[in-house]
Amino acid sequence: MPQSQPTTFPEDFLWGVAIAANQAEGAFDQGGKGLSQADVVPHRRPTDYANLEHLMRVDEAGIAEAVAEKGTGRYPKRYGVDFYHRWESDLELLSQLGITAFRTSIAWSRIFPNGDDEKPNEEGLAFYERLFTRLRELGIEPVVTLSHYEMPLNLVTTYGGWEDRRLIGLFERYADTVLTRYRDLVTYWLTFNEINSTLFEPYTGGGIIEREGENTRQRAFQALHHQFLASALATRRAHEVNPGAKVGCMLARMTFYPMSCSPDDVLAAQEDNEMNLFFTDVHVRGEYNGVVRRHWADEGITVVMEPGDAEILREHTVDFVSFSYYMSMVSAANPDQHGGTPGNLMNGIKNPHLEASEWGWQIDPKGLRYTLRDFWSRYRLPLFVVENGLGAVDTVAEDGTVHDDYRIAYHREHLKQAREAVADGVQLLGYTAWGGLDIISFSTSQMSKRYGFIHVDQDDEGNGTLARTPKQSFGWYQRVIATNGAAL
Ligand code: BGP
Repeated sequence: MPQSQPTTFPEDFLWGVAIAANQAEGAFDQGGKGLSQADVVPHRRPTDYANLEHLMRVDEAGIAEAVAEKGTGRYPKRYGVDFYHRWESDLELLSQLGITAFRTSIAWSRIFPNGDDEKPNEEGLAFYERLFTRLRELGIEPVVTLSHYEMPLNLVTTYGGWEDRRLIGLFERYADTVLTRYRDLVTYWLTFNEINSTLFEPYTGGGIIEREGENTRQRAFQALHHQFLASALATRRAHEVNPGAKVGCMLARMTFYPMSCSPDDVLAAQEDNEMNLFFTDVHVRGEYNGVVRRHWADEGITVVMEPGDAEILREHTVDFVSFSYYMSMVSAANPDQHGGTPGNLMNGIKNPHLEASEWGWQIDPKGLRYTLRDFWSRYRLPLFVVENGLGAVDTVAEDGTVHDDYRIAYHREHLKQAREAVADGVQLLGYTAWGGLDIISFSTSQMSKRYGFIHVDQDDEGNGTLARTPKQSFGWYQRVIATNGAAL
């Protein structure tokens, strides 16, 4: 292994934070916004990981129940942290952090409240225009996700989500609208957040309501084919509208290590890695890899493709690869013989060499270096870490501050490994830490799983002043940014 001590990041490295509309904005019924599928998504209970698949089942009754949910210790994401009204002061605070990039998403349901409306909602368009304009004034590069776990609910209830091919056209219209409107404000676009979520959480990623007796994986792969096409067409449009636009795909990267050096475990890990990377393969290479095709054959899955689809995927590939990285995973030929642990999107095998977060997510900074090198040698495309962070229960001390040295340690170790990867020759565009300010957790629908450098006064029942207070990690990240990573 190279021994030299890398000290710096590229000159134009994008230092930032990331949030998503569905977990931060709130105001779910204001500004002409329609109800989105995220506004009614049932929570995931952290104590029930063994039955995750079961918990993510939703039916029409479940949706109604989730809409009615309140005061259950799980605060529905639709109330967010009022970013919709507080974005100006939030951006002021974030600019004091010194960030040069801010990742957020556009809520599709703010632009097309029902998804299939003839005309966009001007109030929604104007909201993001003000937001992106202010970011530019502050010298902060907006990094914008077109769909972050969010789509107009009508597209779920009337069309059945992404399984319906008509969604491609509806998404194209939405994408065209925002790409054109924000042409001069936004350069970096991501199409679908963690596109692999459609396979593991079909409702969240694909708007698919699971039904007894139906093959969910068949439905999810069909939905994914439509999302890949929509992503490719949005990429084409972005480049037409602005030849300087940079479009990336976004994957929840799950780097799998073999449980042992037994060839069976090694092959199991390779299989899992190929099945994780097929999503980026489609975006980067414009084709499905052989491993996923073989899975379809083995499982009796038929993905309906129309003439011309292959060309669309091949001709409109992405400019960079972005991904979330929270943990690494372990594969084994006989997974049942090993202890399990929860993870992001899917559960996994326990790695005896790693510590885990309070939620069981296994912390692995060196895995980030491995992942970056692996991506780079596979694609030779610029990479962007658009989510990384530690979900933790924070306590406000008597001095009014959260002393989150554990969070500092998490980011420091990951950034050190990212810097190593840069020294290894990886082209890394930037790093947007997940959260920035505390928002509602995606998986638990709780405030108490916090990621931010800025504390938000709100509890799991939605009580609190919503006041924003920098944590100890704020000052640390500020110094890191100011020194371009030298003060890690
Ligand atoms: C990713 C999602 C985010 C985010 C993050 C942390 O999977 O893209 O939306 O929430 O994970 O997850 P959680 O909030 O469940 O801890």
